[in-house]
Amino acid sequence: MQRYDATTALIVVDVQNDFADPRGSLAVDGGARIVPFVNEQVRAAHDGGGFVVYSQDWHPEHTPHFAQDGGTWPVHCVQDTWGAALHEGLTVNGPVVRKGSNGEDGYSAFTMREPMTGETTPTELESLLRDRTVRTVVVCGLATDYCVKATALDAVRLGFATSVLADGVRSVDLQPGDGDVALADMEEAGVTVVHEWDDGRLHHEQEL
Ligand code: VGL
Ligand code: ZN
Repeated sequence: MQRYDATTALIVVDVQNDFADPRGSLAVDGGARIVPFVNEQVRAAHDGGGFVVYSQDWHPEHTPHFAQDGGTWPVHCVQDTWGAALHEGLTVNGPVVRKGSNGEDGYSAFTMREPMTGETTPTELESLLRDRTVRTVVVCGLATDYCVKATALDAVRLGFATSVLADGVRSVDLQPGDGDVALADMEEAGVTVVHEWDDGRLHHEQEL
């Protein structure tokens, strides 16, 4: 079975220093350990003629997304800082979609949310995929319980056949177990959560 083909896109979510590096301000446990796996996927996707696209959390210095400004999170992924840069070990070979640039706080790579009004606006991700007639998306990256989940749920909502690679994600786990709950929520919504990775092949119930 060819996993990646011309109608398949790999979406690499927010593999940025603030999440992936232990020195990052919102470091996700084990975040850097997904990088070799993700790089394998990037290569496999390109080998199969597929498309690879990256997302990048890209916040201004002040945004209601941050606790200091009334939101939830420590300051992270501030535009043009080390923390916002994609992890140096990551193979970047495809367009990068930025989200949050104007202070929006949506988590999905597809949509941004105006924190005050709740209004959502699309990023360019969907049109990048439609332009290439992508029908299937494979999601990996950080973090399982926030941006990976929101991205996968949007992908299903938009009609893409959607898989998440369990070996290619890690969770923030504000509460212990949040990552597992997020994976279960995604499955419930129609996402295929792929657990087995063996010799370059994924095994799962459903054809991608
Ligand atoms: C994320 C929390 C805040 C993520 C982004 O990429 O999952 N999490 N901003
Ligand atoms: Zn953020």
